[in-house]
Amino acid sequence: MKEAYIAAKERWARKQAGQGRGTVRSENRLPPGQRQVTNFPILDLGVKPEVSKTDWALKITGLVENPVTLTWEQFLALPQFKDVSDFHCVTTWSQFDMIWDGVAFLTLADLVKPKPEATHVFFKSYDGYSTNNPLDVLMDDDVLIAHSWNGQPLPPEHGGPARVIVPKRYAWKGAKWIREITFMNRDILGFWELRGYSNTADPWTDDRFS
Ligand SMILES: Nc1nc2c(c(=O)[nH]1)N[C@H]1C(S)=C(S)[C@@H](COP(=O)(O)O)O[C@H]1N2
Ligand SMILES: [Mo]
Repeated sequence: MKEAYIAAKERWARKQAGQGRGTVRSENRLPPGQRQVTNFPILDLGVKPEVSKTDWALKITGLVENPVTLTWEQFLALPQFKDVSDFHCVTTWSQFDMIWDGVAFLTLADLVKPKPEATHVFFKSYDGYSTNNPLDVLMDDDVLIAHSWNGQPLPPEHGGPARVIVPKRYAWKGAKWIREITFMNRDILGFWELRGYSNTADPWTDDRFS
């Protein structure tokens, strides 16, 4: 974990310095069973919570040395991070080169300091949605809590004020309207994971359902 963390932090620092890998990816960017789209479909539970920036708070808690509840201003005062990544939805659409601005997960982890026994992270949203990821999947240079998409504030229907982006997983692993992040010493299943979706959710192995 330690070496992987340092390597991810180095990649993140190169991106911060503008020297990170550009947007040219491998020739074959489309995972198996996916098709490329240029629109941005909306998927939710039929609820679009209205969260104003004044009411918004992000609680980061659980097995951490320094639990915090961030206001919108405090969230924006953290080091800001821009990244470009591809987005893969399990319903078979992918959109390439999504531009995200926000706060890197690595930055949030540095802030709260996960305890050594933390192995998994549970995400809760303002619409009642939840999802889960192993900590090592999140400690990567492309994972962030995004407040902007393609240079504009994240629209409410896409999870604004802020959403989680985990580019190496199907999109349901990224919670829109993020409200709470809990570090844990075990894995608990989120909304779709409890309803037959794969817990690992790796687009490159067509790993959709459990
Ligand atoms: N809070 C919340 N987050 C969520 C969802 C949701 O219903 N509620 N749907 C997930 C699913 S299944 C997908 S594919 C993406 C869709 O994001 P989009 O609506 O911006 O395309 O958000 C994910 N995050
Ligand atoms: Mo999805």
